[in-house]
Amino acid sequence: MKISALKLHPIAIADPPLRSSYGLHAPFALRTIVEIETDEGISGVAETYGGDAPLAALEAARAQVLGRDPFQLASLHQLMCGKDSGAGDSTQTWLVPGENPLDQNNRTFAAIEIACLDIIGKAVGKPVCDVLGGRVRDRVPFSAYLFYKHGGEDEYGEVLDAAAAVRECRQMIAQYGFQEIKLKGGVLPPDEEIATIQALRAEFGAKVPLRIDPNCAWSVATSVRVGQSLADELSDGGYLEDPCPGLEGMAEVRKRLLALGLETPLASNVAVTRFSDVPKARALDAVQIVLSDPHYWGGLRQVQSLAQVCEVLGMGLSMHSNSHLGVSLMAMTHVAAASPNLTFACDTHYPWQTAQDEVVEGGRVPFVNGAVVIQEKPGLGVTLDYDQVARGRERYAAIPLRKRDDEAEMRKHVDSEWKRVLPRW
Ligand code: GKR
Ligand code: MG
Repeated sequence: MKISALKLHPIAIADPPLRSSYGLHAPFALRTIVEIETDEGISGVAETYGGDAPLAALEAARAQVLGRDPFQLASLHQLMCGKDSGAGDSTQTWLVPGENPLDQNNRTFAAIEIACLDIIGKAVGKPVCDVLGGRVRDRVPFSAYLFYKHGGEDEYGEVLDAAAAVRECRQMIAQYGFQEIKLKGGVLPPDEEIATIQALRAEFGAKVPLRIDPNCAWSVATSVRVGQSLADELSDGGYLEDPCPGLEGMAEVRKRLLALGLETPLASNVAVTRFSDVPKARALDAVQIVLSDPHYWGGLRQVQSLAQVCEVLGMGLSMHSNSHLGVSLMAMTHVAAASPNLTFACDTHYPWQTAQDEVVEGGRVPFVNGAVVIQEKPGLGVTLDYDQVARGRERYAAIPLRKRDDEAEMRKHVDSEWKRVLPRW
């Protein structure tokens, strides 16, 4: 079997005015839908980051991909990514996820790999999770991913305090059935975010694990203070994610929390984004839970390798997400199903996207009690709805946005002086 065509569909999808330490989400998120065709008539699909840079990187890979056997993924990885030399510092916390130049090749390869795995699944008549070595679970739990936000066209309204966050969470859980909760922090002064987590605990009880992720908005001292204030709330399946910038900072937070007798685990998708970041994170005891993400770790097989590394090093494993549609959701679901030690509910932005923008035939991927259930369909189990892809492409062509810039959005709509300052508190 040979790859005969690579089709790239840049699309724009509606995104609500969500806040984070990066700033404010623009009204549109950018994605790229990748299609690979083969000379045997089987095609595969993937979804990845959008905008000019990811598109140009995929375009540049075209010559490496065409004519290759989609089953030969190890050699394609070698060709496109080479060896992770460990050069550079991943803790460039000013970067929006998906833009770290150090994992650029892995992001490009991932999109190709996922489409090839979809092809392989279809060729052998098996779901991707079974191609990956077989599933250890048929249903993959995701977490309710709460954001502070401004009022927009979505059903959640303005969420800028604890009471509104509880309402947002109630709404999301009623619709999707999530059983773990993540709060995107780094937006309000830390005491207000502490109050939000406490209110969530009071509302949903101790059986629902809680995590908070301020994307490096806090100093070491503030991180320790928040960790101390939320010692109960973030225990038992919860965690403190990227509280402050850099591995050294996180190591210091860990040390001080342990000295206070608090074992609250620290998680990261900012300071650890490549395999070469893991040894240092482990040696410093800076990170106890690594957030995987097939989109930038280099695809589904690399996430499985990461799972193994974490298992051996005694580190936990969770999964990160950015704004995405159903193709990405299914790629995340299949690898999570085939990763035994991925024991935390995965992050997903999916509730923030709308049915109007879904590019998957049949519409939105359903959640059952907070989980996506693996269907007995070959490959990723999704087929593109070409009318919807065309709609996304038209929208992309109609807007000037070509790169996520939450800081610019923040200045445009909320505060003309706003700058991303790390740590802010
Ligand atoms: O969408 O604003 C956002 C998030 O902050 C996202 O960009 C992060 O990558 O979800 C992410 C995270 O866990 O850090
Ligand atoms: Mg995070």
